[in-house]
Amino acid sequence: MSTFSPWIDLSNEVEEATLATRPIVALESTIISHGMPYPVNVQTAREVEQIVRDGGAVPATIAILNGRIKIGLTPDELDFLAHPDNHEHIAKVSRRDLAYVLSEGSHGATTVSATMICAQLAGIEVFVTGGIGGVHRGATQTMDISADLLELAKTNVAIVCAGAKSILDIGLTLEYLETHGVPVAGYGTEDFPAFYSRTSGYPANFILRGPEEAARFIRTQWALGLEGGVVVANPVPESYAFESDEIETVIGQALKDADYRHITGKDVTPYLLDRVKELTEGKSLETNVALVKNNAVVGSAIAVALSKKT
Ligand code: PSU
Ligand code: MN
Repeated sequence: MSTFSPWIDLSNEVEEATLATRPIVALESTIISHGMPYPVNVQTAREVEQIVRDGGAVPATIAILNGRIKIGLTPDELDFLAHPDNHEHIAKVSRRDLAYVLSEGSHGATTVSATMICAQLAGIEVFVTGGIGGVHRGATQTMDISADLLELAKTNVAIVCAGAKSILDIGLTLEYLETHGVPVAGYGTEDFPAFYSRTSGYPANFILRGPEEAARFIRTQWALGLEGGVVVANPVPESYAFESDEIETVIGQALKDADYRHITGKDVTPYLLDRVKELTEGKSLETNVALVKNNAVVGSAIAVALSKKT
């Protein structure tokens, strides 16, 4: 067993699925505590779990509660993470924060990087989220590069996401992933999607045309002993997508506002998400919810395909 196992608690549902080698899909919790407002966050978290079940897999939402890594949460635990009254006690936990939060016995919502670590410890291969972190615009000055990217370079988990938000420098994000040998697949698309919109103007590395093809590719990556994750970039459904120029204007404004308010470090991404929501009068939140659900459909199909022995 891994060195982390003394800290891990599996929910009953996840434990049974593990023993029966049924497909499991990991879900993160930063999106709940720091990525969406209440009560949309908890409603979405519940609906996403149900989509995974309907897709034939078992959902494992991951968070840290009282210094324990929880793989699979009860409805009460989801509520706790979602409620704004609790947020001052819930840290945003990426790789660097994990050991401290565990050693203090406190609470944390896990980002993509920390969720990947915990998923791998629990033997879960597929992880569904909204968007990955990346290289921030202006990173040549600020060095603001999400820990998600380095995690993708070393932890063997496949992430289904809607690409990277254009609050980031998408070109540099893709360069960084290339340098670290992380494959970036477009799911049914040649173009790397930009979260709120279906295209970024940058190509994905290759196209995967369905869950079986994705599963074959992921198996091959790891059978070769190539360390690291893979990105399966699944564009937001057409009816919820923003036009690139429309969202670009909003993002430009949000970035200026963040700069003016001297927002730095791990507060940058939550601030920008919230500001984009305000500037679009809530429309970006609807898009965010729709794309996560769409990713849950694809992620559970891939997890099911991976679990077949053929
Ligand atoms: N993108 C979203 N919603 C989110 C996040 C990203 O649309 O909630 C979260 C994820 O947990 C991701 C984290 O891992 O933000 C990245 O934060 P940072 O940029 O501080 O590394
Ligand atoms: Mn950062």
